[in-house]
Amino acid sequence: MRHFTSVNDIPDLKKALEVAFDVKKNPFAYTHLGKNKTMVLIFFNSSLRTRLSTQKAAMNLGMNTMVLNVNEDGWQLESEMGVVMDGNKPEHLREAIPVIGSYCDIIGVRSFARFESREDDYNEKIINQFIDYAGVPIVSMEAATRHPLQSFADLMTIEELKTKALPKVVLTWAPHPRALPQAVPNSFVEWMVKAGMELVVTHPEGYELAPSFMGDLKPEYNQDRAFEGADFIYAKNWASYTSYGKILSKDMNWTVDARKMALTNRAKFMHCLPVRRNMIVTDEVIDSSDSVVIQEAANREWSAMAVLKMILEDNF
Ligand code: AN0
Ligand code: CP
Repeated sequence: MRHFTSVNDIPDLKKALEVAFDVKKNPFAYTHLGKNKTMVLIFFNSSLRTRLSTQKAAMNLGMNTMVLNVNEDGWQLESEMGVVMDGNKPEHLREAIPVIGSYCDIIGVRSFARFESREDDYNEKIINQFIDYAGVPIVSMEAATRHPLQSFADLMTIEELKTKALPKVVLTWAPHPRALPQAVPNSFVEWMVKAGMELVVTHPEGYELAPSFMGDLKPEYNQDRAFEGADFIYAKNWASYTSYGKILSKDMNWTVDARKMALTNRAKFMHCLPVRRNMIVTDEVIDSSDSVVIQEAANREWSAMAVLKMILEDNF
């Protein structure tokens, strides 16, 4: 594997899971792999988990790490080609990317959907420029349409907790005051389908995910029906794809609460975090013993470490 931007970059998902569970058991067995290698983590958006878990994963592998928060520390970077740069962005990605690449061996990039153009977001305009111009492997730390390190940790968590070979996994939309990207739900669908899980996606009308991610899956518009017999409830808000970037509903009837959890097969509650309590999920549910959000976040260290290990082994 050279770059990691989606589940499709992983040649063998079962083997990748084995790598993740191995590094979780033996975090310091591979410090030689990253010796004298440097990873730059570049953030165009805020982060708590991704920043810390990916940096920790790189350090576990013996790598040096440098973090650049573009919006606070760096020059504002222009991403459009052919523009007259007379605005507030003094540097172009076209120079910045190869310069960053010249200082390191792997680059992690976080760059959310901008909601200015669905076409630009779904063509992954920013992370693809990194792939084209950096000259080193690129790891997505959440791009416009996917958050694969998150989905990998989600899959690990489900594998650790499932009590049957093919559990029923439900991805449910839930209300949120601001417009959020589709990256987490898109990626979650992609990974669950690839892992062969029984997946049900439920959301209000107008929140259909992109056909390129849903494939043959049809949404269940009745949230109660979707929850029936579920083994895992994965909650997430996202803005509309069809009315791109719009908030069509803040209906609090979609908040995950104890009544809905009672319809499930004593399901585990999952969320990628950060989560808005009593919008997405009630205190009662997230504070219950069925909530696995901390285990899920902790697995981010091991999903990142597995990905970095595979890249180091294949490229250096
Ligand atoms: C981001 C999102 O929904 O994509 C990051 C989640 C990992 N969430 C927020 O911006 C609140
Ligand atoms: N889940 C996740 O990616 O969290 P951060 O945005 O804090 O990195």
